[in-house]
Amino acid sequence: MKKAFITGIGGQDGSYLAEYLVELGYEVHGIVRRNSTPEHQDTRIGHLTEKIHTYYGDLLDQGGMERLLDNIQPDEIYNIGAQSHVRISFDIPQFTAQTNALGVLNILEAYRRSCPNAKFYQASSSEMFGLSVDDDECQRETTPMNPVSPYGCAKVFGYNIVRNYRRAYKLHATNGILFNHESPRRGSNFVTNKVVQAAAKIKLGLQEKLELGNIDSYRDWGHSYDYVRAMHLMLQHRSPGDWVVATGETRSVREMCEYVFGRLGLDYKDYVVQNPKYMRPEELPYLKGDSTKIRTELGWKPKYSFEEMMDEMTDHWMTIYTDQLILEKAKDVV
Ligand code: F7E
Repeated sequence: MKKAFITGIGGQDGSYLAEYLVELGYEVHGIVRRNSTPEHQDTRIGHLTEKIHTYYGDLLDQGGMERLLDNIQPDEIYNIGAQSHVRISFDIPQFTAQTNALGVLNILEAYRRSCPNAKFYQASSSEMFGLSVDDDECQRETTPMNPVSPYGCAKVFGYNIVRNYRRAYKLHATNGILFNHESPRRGSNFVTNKVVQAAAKIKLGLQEKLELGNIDSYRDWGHSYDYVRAMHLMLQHRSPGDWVVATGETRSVREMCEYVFGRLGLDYKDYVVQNPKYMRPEELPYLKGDSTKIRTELGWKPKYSFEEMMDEMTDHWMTIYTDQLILEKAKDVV
């Protein structure tokens, strides 16, 4: 039985990855950060409690990482833990750099010293490309990195230190350069889930307006489940490398709103208002990934279309809010 160790196991990607690896027969271990409200720690992995092993841990605690890796001796390490919100990285730039840059170095060191024969996955990000776009309007493995946020800058360090450790210490250390990926488990302050939740509430009469930031930026949105399959595939390859994971389709936030509200029979223009609070000091305007390398070398391709993913998210929240409404009404009757 193979053993996997996942940082960020309680997040969107960590939870899908844990589920996927359990299905494949892995023994799955992962760390969650201590939270003053413990009930919030396993909202995405509560259903896996009996099937996985979780520990308190933090990427900033290198000694702790080393002890865990020493004891567990995993075959595969997935470093998915991070401060993952780009706008919030402008509010807490130093914490973001510590976690997303030095945190990578901490776990790499623990890996090198405790279990150097394991394979290592680093969650690198399309945010690293920033303002760079190739002549054909895509970003790919060879596109220069020109990040425009503390988050992107920190991720560039993580990416480079993984490549450095790969060469210097002959480690199977790999970067997945993932474009945006979403699901019903996405945090509610990322734009897709924010839009879907608001549209569902508006449809049910529970909310009147939706406040957004810049709705003219473009993103290449895929499904988290498809992207965790890509992470696992990368670590099955005989040699480590860097792979872009993307759908190759891009849409503006405006177009995404149009689709989600439209599916519920609403016109987004009647409800969406802009609030400068949600604007970024510097914005990444355009992302469209070329994932030819992983498609040809590893045979990966996404199963979800954009529409299927947004429909799944919309149906998920419509069901939850409808059930809540029914419960509220039942209370009135009683
Ligand atoms: O923003 C715009 C916002 O926060 C998408 C992370 O997973 O993907 C994600 O980063 C776009 C941006 O994701 C609101 O300005 C407008 O242009 O959903 P997001 P992100 O910043 O692209 C990359 C690949 C990662 O690695 C990150 O970890 O939507 N936008 N109005 C808004 N965004 C938010 N969050 N909230 C708004 O109200």
